Amino acid sequence: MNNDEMRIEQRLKNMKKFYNKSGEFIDKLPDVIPDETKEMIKENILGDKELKKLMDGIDSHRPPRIFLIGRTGVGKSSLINAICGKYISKVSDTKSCTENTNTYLCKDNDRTLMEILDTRGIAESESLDDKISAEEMIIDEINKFSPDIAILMLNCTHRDDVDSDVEFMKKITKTYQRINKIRLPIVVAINKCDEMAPTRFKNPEEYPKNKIHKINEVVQYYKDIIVKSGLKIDNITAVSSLIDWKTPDGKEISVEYIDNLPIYDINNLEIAFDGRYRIEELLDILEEAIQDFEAQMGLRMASRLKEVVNRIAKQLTNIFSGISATVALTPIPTSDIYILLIIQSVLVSLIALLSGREISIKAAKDFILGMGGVLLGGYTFRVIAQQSSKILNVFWPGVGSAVSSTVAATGTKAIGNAAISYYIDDNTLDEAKKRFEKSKKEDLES
Ligand SMILES: Nc1nc2c(ncn2[C@@H]2O[C@H](COP(=O)(O)OP(=O)(O)OP(=O)(O)O)[C@@H](O)[C@H]2O)c(=O)[nH]1
Ligand SMILES: [Mg+2]
Repeated sequence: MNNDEMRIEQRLKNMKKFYNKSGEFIDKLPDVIPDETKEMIKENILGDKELKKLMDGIDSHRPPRIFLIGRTGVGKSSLINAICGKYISKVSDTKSCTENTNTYLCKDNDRTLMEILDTRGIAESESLDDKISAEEMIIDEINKFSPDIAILMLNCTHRDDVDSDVEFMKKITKTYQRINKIRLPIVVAINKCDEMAPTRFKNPEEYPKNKIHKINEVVQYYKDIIVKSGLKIDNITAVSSLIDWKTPDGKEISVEYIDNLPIYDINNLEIAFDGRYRIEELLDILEEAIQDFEAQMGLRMASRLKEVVNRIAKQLTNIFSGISATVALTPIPTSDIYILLIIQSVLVSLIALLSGREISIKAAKDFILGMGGVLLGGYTFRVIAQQSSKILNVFWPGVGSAVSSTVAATGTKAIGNAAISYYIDDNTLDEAKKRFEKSKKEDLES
């Protein structure tokens, strides 16, 4: 395990430890808070299903099994690298290997990120006879592999004849359904978007409108074919897996020579140019489509450290925003701002721990109050509990003492975004404050 990975595992464990102890923290809040209110906060945080699922997933994840199907050269290997944000080595042959399929582990040093079953498109088999027997063999292989998800890869620039692949997928799903009693999740990824005209724009941030328009047209084109074929898919998206790599000493290297490099160089390749387009969206789509929870978490852990952290931080923010909205709807004998402050302190603490920092709940509270005005910095929880309707007005002028669920959700989301800006993106407090204001504004306008 390299340092980064050890750190992320450790950070997640710290986060979970804090989560497990948050009940005790709430119990210890000052007595001005009635017990029933404390119970209510606990129930909302610890009883939140999605949050519990996230925390459970920290201990239980396994590499997802991905069945990749697409023609030679469509970019299957490149997609794996794009998802992991790293040039990933394959370790061949975990189970078996036939002429048509190849099973391997994707490794990042010692850590197995995914298990891949790679098949050539069935259409590439030579004769009809071959095709029939090869087909049966592959279907058999696939079922032995028992994938969590299938990714059908197509090419954005030449419109492949997808009929045979689609027909083949239909056969696979039938057997899969029979054996596993669930539908095989299928996601279609249309690769090499960057090669759509005008081809000189390789940086996704610079894709002009006409390029994006053409890409979307290709998605529609393939989608129509698939819909008419009757193959049930989960989602379809266009992507680019384009990454140019350089060795640790800074020399750019073209992909066909990478495997000839010294092993040290291969393990330490860096990104020279990042042309990835919609890979994050693809990850979201895959995560949503995968039904097995441990595999879902495993997929998430396969991304780059920074991306894992960002995804979890974003999810935490959304979960706590939801909790705040629920709490604001519950009539309670304590002022809302105080309850929100506690919930938000837990959120800020979790985000800080996720960023690899130590944080006290008091520091989290001060961070939140700092967003509303520095003057509030020194207040203790007790003072806040007594004075909270006044304090509330600093955050939300004119709101009074009761907070609507929209305001509660928006405020918590804004706090989460500010904490991400400060703790995870390492911005200054001022920048975090700007992020807080921006998030509030965006949310209230939408
Ligand atoms: N411009 C561009 N090139 C890509 C992209 N994805 C892959 N390529 C290139 O296409 C070629 C084939 O990519 P691979 O990832 O090896 O394709 P594959 O599907 O694994 O091929 P096989 O292993 O032979 O089945 C390589 O030269 C890649 O660099 C992309 O999104 N954009
Ligand atoms: Mg390949």
